[in-house]
Amino acid sequence: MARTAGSKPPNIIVYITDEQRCDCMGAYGNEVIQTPNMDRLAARGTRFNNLFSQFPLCGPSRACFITGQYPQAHNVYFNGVPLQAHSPRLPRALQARGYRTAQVGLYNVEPREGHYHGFDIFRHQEREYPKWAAERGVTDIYPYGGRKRPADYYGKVDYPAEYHAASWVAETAMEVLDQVRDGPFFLEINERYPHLPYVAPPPYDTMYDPEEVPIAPSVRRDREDFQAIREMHAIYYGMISLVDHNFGRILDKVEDLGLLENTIIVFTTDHGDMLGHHDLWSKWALYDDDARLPFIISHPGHVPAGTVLDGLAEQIDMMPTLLEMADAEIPRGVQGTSLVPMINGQSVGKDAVFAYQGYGEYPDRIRKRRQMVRTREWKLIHMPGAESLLFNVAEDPCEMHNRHDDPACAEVLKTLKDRLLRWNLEAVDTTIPSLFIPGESEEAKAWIRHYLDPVC
Ligand SMILES: [Ca+2]
Repeated sequence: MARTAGSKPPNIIVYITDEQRCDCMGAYGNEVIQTPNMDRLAARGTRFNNLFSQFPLCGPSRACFITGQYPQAHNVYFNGVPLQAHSPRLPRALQARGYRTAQVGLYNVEPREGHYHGFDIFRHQEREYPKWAAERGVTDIYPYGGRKRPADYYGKVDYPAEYHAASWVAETAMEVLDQVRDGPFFLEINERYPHLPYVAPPPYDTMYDPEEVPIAPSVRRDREDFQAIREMHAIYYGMISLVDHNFGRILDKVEDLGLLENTIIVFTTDHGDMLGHHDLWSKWALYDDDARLPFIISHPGHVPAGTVLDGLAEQIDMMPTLLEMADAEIPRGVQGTSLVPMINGQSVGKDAVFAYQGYGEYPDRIRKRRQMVRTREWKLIHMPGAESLLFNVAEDPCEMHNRHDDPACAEVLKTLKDRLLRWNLEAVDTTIPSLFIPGESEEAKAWIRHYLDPVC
């Protein structure tokens, strides 16, 4: 890609919440939830309606984001699995373009060390927040611990919202913005909420009336705990409004510093939350409830404002998108494709998107290994050794009617299975073996140069 000599690339802020359903934002059509700041960003930028995670689980999902690779290439199949040393990394690629890079919040990609991924500044919530909270008299930051079921996990926390971790994240991010304001900078903010358990400080715990919160038909009304699910939804909404408030503080800070015009701002999440839909909790499932992500990108004068795109896109596309917008080199091995043509109206998006889930041989329904292929009309969730799911998502957006065994769908099923197989063949890492670690030794470097450029 041609670079403009001497030009100063735009700053980049990526704000990633944890476990936020796509339908839980005003900008995404929810008329009850109050998310004025997320909506403010959507009004300034372009919002994607059909962007999907490639692995709806914290660590693997964030590995997809940072590497621009499918799980078969980055090999992070569960939380705590270290990212391979040779995998591409967004912050490292931006460092090479002259960016100062920073991370604030709960970081999920192992190893949890900034320098390894290419972060110059690394503010880890797990290390800093407990001390920050204790200084304010809050010592029991996780008062819900020890309970067994998600259905038991809801209620309020007893400390004020300004001492909540979301507040620490916002204040720390603002502090970092003061440090890096001269730019160009990349600031990744990893916000831990609205991850379950569903608990919120006042006033967010009672901000929503459980009777007024919309519940999709894919939550069975005859469940014994249906009322509890309503109450959990209400608190979950409150958690998102708490996050929204703190996200707004960061947006205000960007404006106060006069950085708005030259800063790309992204709002997204790592995956959704089942919240009782399809009788499931948490994530893992590959329904749209957990696999579909909110994704909003703004950059005044460069990204159309108030625009909504319905085309299909993948989480692994975020990394090359940002690199293209930064006029930076896209590292070898990146499998995502830039969303800039979609943003500019020159592409309608992908014709299919993919996702992976599961590890080991868990007997329970939710963590069974599965893979997803989704086109504009159909979605197949293929589960080896279990009941697979086929939905006509165009006609059945809540994914209520499994057509897997419908003879009328045999041809569609075959086509989608073929696509999944092809994806599995193509999604593996084709760059270098993890045995060799770039930077380890001159010998390894020489071998890698030879391996990567055999004809040069
Ligand atoms: Ca997560």
